[in-house]
Amino acid sequence: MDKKLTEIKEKVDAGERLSREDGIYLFSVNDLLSLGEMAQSVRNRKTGRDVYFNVNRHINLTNICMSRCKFCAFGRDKDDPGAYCMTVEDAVRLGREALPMNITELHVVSALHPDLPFQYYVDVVKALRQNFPGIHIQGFTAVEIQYFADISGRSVQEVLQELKDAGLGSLPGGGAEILKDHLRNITCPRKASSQQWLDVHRTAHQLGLPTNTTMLYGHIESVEDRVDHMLTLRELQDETGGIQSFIPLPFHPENTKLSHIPRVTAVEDLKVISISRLMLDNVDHIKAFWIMLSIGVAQISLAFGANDLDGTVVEEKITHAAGATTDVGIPKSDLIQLIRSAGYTPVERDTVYNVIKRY
Ligand code: V47
Repeated sequence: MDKKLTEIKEKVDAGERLSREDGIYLFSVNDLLSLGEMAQSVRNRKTGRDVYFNVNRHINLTNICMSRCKFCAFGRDKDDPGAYCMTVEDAVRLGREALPMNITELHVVSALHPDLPFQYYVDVVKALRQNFPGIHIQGFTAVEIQYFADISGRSVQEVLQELKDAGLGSLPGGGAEILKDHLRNITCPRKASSQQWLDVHRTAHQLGLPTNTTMLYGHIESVEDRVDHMLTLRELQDETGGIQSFIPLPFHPENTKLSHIPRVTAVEDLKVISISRLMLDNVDHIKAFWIMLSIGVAQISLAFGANDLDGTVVEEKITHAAGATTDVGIPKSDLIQLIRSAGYTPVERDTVYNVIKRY
């Protein structure tokens, strides 16, 4: 280890918070195993040898989107081939089909549909709640919530309260990308700004709705942007404590307007996982989303600071539109086997990290 890395390791061992400069330095480190070892020491302190997983089903209500972000291959215009929009009954049917798998979560994420009223989303949540009273509904990224406020003339607080009253239990972490407006102005100028994204999460926390957070990396951002993104989330977490998890999402370029940018390598994925564990000292769970990371990298990430493997999923559309070659879902038994064969204890959790069963 060089002198700077040794200094950072001493800080990590002492439980001291890492600085922006430390984070940027860590991205220049080629000694991946030392990074992993440091991240692992933090993760072991926080959650020991347990690795969480959840049994969930993703539902993407529509892909018709007015935002059309440059990194996204999922969105469509209304008349495009492949454009779709579910009815409330369609969503309920998908939930019902997943019941035999004993799902505990429905993960409902959509697009910014130009015509659907806010009431449609409230109706979806109400119908899911009525039909599946025991299943947690995690739904709508902060970007969608901001959009619902824009189209309905309500405040973000009113939108969140109405969805909560309808049965919403928590917010997923999508739409964060990189929380810097000079980048958003290039990659996704038509959706919530960094400040708006953060304000939605802050408001959700104030209303008792926990949230996940993400970072889309490997597109036009710099290493400094990644570290600043993590620090922004760390600051919000210091303030509210409402962030449950952080999920680094590697950019998949195929069929996007940024298709000239190659997918980052596995080493970069593991660096991002390790560094997020080290920088986000106040976030308990670093989640490996195997759909985007690949099964292999997701499993190895459990030795680089990740302590959560999401999830059974059943049907993934966003990454697969962008060329992902992973399956669209995975049986629970495979998740258990992946965690166990990596040397960890599989722990099935619900959406808000209550333990359902240790395997
Ligand atoms: O918001 C879009 C990203 C997100 C691409 O909260 C892309 O538990 C890679 O947020 N390549 C949706 N990523 C997925 C997401 C998520 C996934 C799993 C768990 C949770 C959680 C959240 O995917 C979008 C966007 O940031 N995305 N296009 C792409 N081409």
